[in-house]
Amino acid sequence: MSQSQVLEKPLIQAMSASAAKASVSQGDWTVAAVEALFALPFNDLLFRAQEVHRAYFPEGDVELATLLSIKTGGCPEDCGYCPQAARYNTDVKANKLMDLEEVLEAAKAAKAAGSNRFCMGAAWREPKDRDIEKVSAMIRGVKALGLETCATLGMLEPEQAKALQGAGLDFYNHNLDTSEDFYRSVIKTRDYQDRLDTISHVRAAGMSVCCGGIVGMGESREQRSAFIARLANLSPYPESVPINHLVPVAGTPLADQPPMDPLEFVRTIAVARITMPKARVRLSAGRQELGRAVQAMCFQAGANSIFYGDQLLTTGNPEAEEDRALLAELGLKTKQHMKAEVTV
Ligand code: SAM
Ligand code: DTB
Ligand code: SF4
Repeated sequence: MSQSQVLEKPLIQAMSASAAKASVSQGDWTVAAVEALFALPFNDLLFRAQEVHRAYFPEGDVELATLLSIKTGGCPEDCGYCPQAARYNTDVKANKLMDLEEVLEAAKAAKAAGSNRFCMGAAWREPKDRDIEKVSAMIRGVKALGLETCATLGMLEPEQAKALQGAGLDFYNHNLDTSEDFYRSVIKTRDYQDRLDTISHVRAAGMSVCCGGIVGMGESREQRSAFIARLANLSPYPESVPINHLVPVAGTPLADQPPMDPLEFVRTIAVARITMPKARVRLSAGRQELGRAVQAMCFQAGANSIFYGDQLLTTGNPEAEEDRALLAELGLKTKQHMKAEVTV
């Protein structure tokens, strides 16, 4: 499928759903083509995104992923958005790696609340080999509970990726975060290429990739387009695409960043859906600030995953009960409910 086809006619008319599924596993998206999607009239963009979403996810279910910060704060990196960077004066206190039992208790609670996936996050630049051993025990325990496993531990060496895969890790989260040219104004302690390398080590080890980024950091629409094009052109593109809305945290360099236009956020979700049709596009950080109406538009635009639970890593998230109510009101089933064949 060429990008011009996406722009010129509705996808459903252009091809059957099965042909569509077969044809797009990797992209050749130019920044200009992605920008052209962003520039569509709002309703046309949402219509296209809905067509793609319905063709690829006929069930329309929403995946629920719960986060746990297994090692909080004290990070040596300088990511300008992050409250866990040791160099910024934020309210986050540095803690040691959590105990296995504590992690498993949190995973059990996530499962009981209806989560599908449990994602363990650590504020590391990269894990040490002894960390990999400890996290591997956590992965084995979480997996044994019947949850999908995900971890985000910073940069990985190929052998570390293999060890995590061997322990049963389904997904590894490592974000490109933004476009290559905007990246330097946000992070200086590691390169864009370092991130691409870790993603390829995760792929080579046979795990699924969870990779997205943050919008609302002051990037231009062109830079947002370049970021989405970069994700969509990964070969193959990520199975999970978390789109975080910047949570400005006091003490970080981005603390005073003005909020992004919510309709531009909805557009970003729609463009991610169109360019990465088979991916789970996740509404990630910043949902508390979006409110119900904007989130409802994001689901229309093709979002089909959320971080679920009262806490992200160090910042807040909508209460689980509030999310269940929102999904029920919108008539959206969750992945776990689909399995159990019951409605919310
Ligand atoms: N330390 C690891 C790393 O950076 O790869 C894993 C944890 S890190 C907190 C995971 C992701 O959280 C970042 O790549 C970024 O996209 C997101 N994130 C961190 N702080 C955020 C904020 N204030 N607002 C939105 N997203 C944020
Ligand atoms: C991702 O893209 N977003 C999550 C997860 N991957 C690890 C983290 C969001 C963190 C928001 C800031 C905080 O709570 O510390
Ligand atoms: Fe450290 Fe990750 Fe935060 Fe960057 S985003 S400062 S690597 S915890």
